[in-house]
Amino acid sequence: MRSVTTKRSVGGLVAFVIGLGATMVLVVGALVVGGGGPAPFVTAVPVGGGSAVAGGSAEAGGSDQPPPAGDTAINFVEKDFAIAMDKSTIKAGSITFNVKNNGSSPHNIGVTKETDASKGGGITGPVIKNSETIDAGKTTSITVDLQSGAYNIVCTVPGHVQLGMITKLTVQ
Ligand SMILES: [Cu+2]
Repeated sequence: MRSVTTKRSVGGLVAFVIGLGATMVLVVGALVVGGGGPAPFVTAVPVGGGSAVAGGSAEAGGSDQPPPAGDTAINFVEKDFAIAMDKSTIKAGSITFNVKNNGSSPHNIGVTKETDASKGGGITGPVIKNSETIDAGKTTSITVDLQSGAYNIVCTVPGHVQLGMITKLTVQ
């Protein structure tokens, strides 16, 4: 009895896997055939395909530049003494900060609640997450889970916020 049950469930699993495989083949086949085809089906493709391509080219592209930022990433460029970013609003969730130090001094990137840092007062509250400090020309990245709210992106090297290394980030 038990062996029959096992066989059946294994058979079911095999059938499921075969079915899944067949479905994937059909989907892939449809994608290939539909390459230049009607919009409704193709529209869904760039979401996954696009980010995969972006990730691949970033890896292949070397370490000089941060990878292209998608919907869950922000690219920052730091200099003496300012922080530039390619977007100042992003959706809540796991967010990757890609950072390039284009200054001549070592810098890092950190995130605080909006109320925990100001240009005049520096950092006055907890730093939610902080990257390593990187030398001129280097890149680094951190990933942090942020809920919706108002934040400051700062360089936590002492004195750098007061010199201008602070910028606002809105998480929706
Ligand atoms: Cu700095």
